[in-house]
Amino acid sequence: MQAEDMKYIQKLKLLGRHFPQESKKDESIPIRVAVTGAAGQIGFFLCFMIAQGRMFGPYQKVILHLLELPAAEGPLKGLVMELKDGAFPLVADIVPSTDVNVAFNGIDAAVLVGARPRGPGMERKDLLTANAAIFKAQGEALDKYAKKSVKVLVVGNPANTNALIASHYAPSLPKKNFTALTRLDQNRAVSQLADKTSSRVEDIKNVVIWGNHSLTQYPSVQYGKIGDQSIIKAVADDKYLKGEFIPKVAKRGGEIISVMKKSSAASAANAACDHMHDWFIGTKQGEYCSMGIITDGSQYGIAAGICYSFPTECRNGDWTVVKGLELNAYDKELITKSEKELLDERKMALDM
Ligand code: NAX
Repeated sequence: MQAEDMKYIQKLKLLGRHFPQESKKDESIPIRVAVTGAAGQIGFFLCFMIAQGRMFGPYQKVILHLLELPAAEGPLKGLVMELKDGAFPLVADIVPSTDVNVAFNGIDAAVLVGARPRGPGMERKDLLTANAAIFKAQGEALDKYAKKSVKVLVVGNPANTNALIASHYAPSLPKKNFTALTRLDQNRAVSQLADKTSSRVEDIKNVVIWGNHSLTQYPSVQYGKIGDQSIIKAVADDKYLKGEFIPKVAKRGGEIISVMKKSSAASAANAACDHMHDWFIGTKQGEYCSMGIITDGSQYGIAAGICYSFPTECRNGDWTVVKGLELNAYDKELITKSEKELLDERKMALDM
């Protein structure tokens, strides 16, 4: 690697991005990445971030497989035109489609963003059912057309249960290939703590989200540090950590809607990049990231067969749940509450 390249990588590290010293991969072979709901709010930001190297690194070529509903064919065409007008050197090709079987053909990665939003008068059960149909069809298409090594991130809500459904309908793909986004919640928690303690976000480590991407999530600071000090000591305000902090993180999406009159988009796309970046490239030594993964019953007493967010570490393209973290009675109460909600969601979705 050239000295100039090393300098660039050092600078990227300052931005909080982690790159291995020397990539063993041939980055000129493009990664085929599908984005569903590509012309929606999050999808639009996401496509540009991927094109700029934010997801797979500054040298990795990509082929963008962009899926939209037939009703959004116009915006999809416009997105492709804009991407072309970006003249991004990393974008080797673009495959736009309204056919899921075409969009998922031969892909290495998929970010499933497109989902049915909650409409007026729609109950949670109706939302789960409507989305179960979408993620069933997408799971089946992944099973048939994607590479067997495909890494799937579900963003569309209810993200955890949608990931479970997609995996359920893709029996030939390993369950470990399906994950759900809780990194936005982690990033929100880090940012809240940085404000509270007047620290820099890059000095805050190992804040993790347990459970569901919903109001029952548990953003835990138990193992986290700010610099060399534990977060609990640095904040020195147990009432804040157990009172204001948790709902502030969990309700941040709603707060944004109330201010902006639309939901978070750029920060969600950014978090999707963080999630895939860590999964493909690896987490820094000793640092955890939050990922919704499909449980097998061996992780912290959480029931098997739900998509639950844990502290994870990523190496060589695989994630592992961090082992041996101590859980006190307070932690256990909160992680079980979110587990119960996910078990209920699974029942509702699979009963459809
Ligand atoms: P938009 O409504 O702006 O975009 C969704 C796009 O998906 C639309 O263009 C629509 O045509 C397309 N679409 C719908 N069904 C599709 C299907 N079956 N196949 C392909 N495309 C399809 O929503 P946006 O703001 O982008 O949000 C997308 C999803 O992300 C929502 O479900 C939202 O709730 C969820 N979020 C999840 C977050 C997380 O942290 N897990 C945070 C942000 C966001 O709220």
